Amino acid sequence: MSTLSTRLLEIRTGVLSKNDQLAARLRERFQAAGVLALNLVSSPGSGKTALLERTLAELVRAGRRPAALVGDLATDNDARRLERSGALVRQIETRDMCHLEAEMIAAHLDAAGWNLAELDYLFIENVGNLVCPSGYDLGEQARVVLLSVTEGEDKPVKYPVLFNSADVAIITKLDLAEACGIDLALTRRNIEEVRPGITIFETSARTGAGMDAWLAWLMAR
Ligand SMILES: Nc1nc2c(ncn2[C@@H]2O[C@H](COP(=O)(O)OP(=O)(O)OP(=O)(O)O)[C@@H](O)[C@H]2O)c(=O)[nH]1
Ligand SMILES: [Mg+2]
Repeated sequence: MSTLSTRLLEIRTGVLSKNDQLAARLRERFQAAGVLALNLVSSPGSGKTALLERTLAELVRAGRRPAALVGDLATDNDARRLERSGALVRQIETRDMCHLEAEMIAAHLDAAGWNLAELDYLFIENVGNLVCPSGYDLGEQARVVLLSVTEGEDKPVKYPVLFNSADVAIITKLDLAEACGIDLALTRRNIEEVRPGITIFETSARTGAGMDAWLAWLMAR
C-alpha cells in the first residue's frame, strides 16, 4: 500500500541517507586532516556570527588556524563580518533553502581550495532556523546550539529535535539577561531535560563574558 504520507517518508529517507553518506565522507576527511568541524545552529539572530567574530579573532591571536563556512539565504554580510578576524571565510548563499547540506559543504570546500591539513578548526554557521538543520549531518564532530536570553526559557522543550541533536549549548547575549528577566537556571534545566549530559556555556559576545570557558573547551579539543 502506498499512501501519500508513506511516499513522502520514502523520499525523505532517500534524501537523508544520501546526505548521511556524504556527511560520513566529510567526517573521515576532517578526522584525517586533524581539523575539528563544528556546526553552529540556532534561530535567526541568536548571535552565531557575533560569537564567531570573537571566537575566530581569539583563536587567530592564539596562533590557531580557524576557517568558517557561513550559510544564509541571501547576502554575504556575515562572511564580511567574519573576515575581519583574519580567518579564512566563505559565504554559502542557499537562496531558498532553510538549512545547509553535506553536499554544499563539500562543494564549497572544493571551491575554496583550502588545505584542510593546514586548519585546526572549521566552523560551519548554519542558516538561522530551529527546525530544518536538525536532520542534516554536515560531518561535524560537534553540533553547537545557541539560544539567546531574548528567546525565552522554553525553546529547548518546544524545539526538542534540534536541542536533542546538539553536543554543546551556548546561552548567548548574557549582558541582556537582567533586562529580559530570563530565568537562567530554568533555561539550563530545560536544555538538560531534552539533552541530558550536554555541555552548556553562557556567553556575551558584547562584553566577552563567558568567552574564556568556551575558548578553553575549543582549545582542549
Ligand atoms: N547585546 C548583545 N547583542 C548581541 C550579542 N550577540 C549578538 N548580538 C546582536 O544580535 C543581533 C544578531 O546577531 P548575529 O550575530 O547577526 O546573529 P546570527 O545568529 O548570526 O543571525 P543569522 O545569521 O541572521 O541567523 C545583532 O544585532 C548583534 O549585534 C550579545 O552577546 N549581546
Ligand atoms: Mg549570522
